[in-house]
Amino acid sequence: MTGAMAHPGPLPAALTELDRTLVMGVLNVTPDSFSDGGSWFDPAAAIAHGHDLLTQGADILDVGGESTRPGAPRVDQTEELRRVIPVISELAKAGAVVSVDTTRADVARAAVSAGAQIINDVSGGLADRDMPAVAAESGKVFIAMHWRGHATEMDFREDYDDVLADVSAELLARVARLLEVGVNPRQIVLDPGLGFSKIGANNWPLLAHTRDLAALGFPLLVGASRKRFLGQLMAGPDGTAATPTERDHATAAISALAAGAGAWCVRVHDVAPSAAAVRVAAAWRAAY
Ligand code: PMM
Repeated sequence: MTGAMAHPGPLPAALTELDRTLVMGVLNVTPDSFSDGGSWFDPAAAIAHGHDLLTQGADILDVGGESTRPGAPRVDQTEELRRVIPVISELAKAGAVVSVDTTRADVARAAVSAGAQIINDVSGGLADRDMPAVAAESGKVFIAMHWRGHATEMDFREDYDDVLADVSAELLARVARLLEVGVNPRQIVLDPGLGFSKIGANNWPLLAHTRDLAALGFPLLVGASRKRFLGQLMAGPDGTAATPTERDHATAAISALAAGAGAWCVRVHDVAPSAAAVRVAAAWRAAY
């Protein structure tokens, strides 16, 4: 295959040489994440699950210690560090490419020292005013997601004139701030933040316009996995939303479509089906 996939700069060659969409496996070291809370709260269980995700085909492991489930209370920073650092350190030592899912600058800094190669900030640098500088100093890949407030507030900030235009403009404002403090544009990945301050119907135009979001000029991450809007899509005949794991097939379908539309990476809980989906999309494109 030819090198058509635009990867961010500071990543190991083993990933940047791949001409396909990458798969990021979710590793939530939390007692309360909406889809897998509690399953990997013990560090040994989290590390074992990380290895399992790698075996299933994850290219990146995204380690988070604070739930972003709508309504979730904030976790104390000391507790967040206690949850994520041993897991990041162990998995990075074993050779995994690890990202840290945090909105805190100090947690990002500690995670990078422990071996994380990517900072995944769902607030895009808004929640902690020191985060953009940490991104710049670290030189690591920085994922800036579209965000309008913490989990306790996000469902009250769902007004858009035009969801695609508004999300694009707000993401570019995040980029402007990052560049201002010295982040290299090659470090930046954008993410539309599916489900964050977005009611069900607002997620679909963002997915349908994956190609336009990727055309903003930065690699694009798509995180649809097990989100509420898929629970609605896959609701039973009585209208009951599908459970988080019942949303995995729809998630894999989105991985295939997002990869076909030029997403750089998909962030998923159930890795194997999306690992297949991104390979199908790459083979499909290569044969064109
Ligand atoms: N979604 C969640 C957490 N972190 N990070 C990025 N970049 N994009 C996302 O869409 C995203 C994220 C929420 O899902 P989870 O609680 O199951 O991890």
